Amino acid sequence: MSDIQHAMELLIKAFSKYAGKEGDKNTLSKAELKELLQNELGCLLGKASDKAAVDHIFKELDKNQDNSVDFEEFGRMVFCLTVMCHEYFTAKK
Ligand SMILES: [Ca+2]
Repeated sequence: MSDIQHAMELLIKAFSKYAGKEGDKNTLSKAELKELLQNELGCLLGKASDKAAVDHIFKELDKNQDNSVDFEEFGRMVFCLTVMCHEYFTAKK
């Protein structure tokens, strides 16, 4: 499997792992998003664990405002973070 295919599989698995914790297993509730951010992206987002930050991120992600984050909305966040990381690493050279 190529690196990109592997990365896609891992993203889908990570999403399912958290989305499946409570309620609808195809979407992330705010609590599930918080856990995902803390466990998986803590090193990138740092203080994302404080409540105001989680509220803000959740609101930003929930584009269709149905009070849950689906895979498409989650994917958008991962993509934005990836672009930011890419800019960071290319600027460092
Ligand atoms: Ca949503």
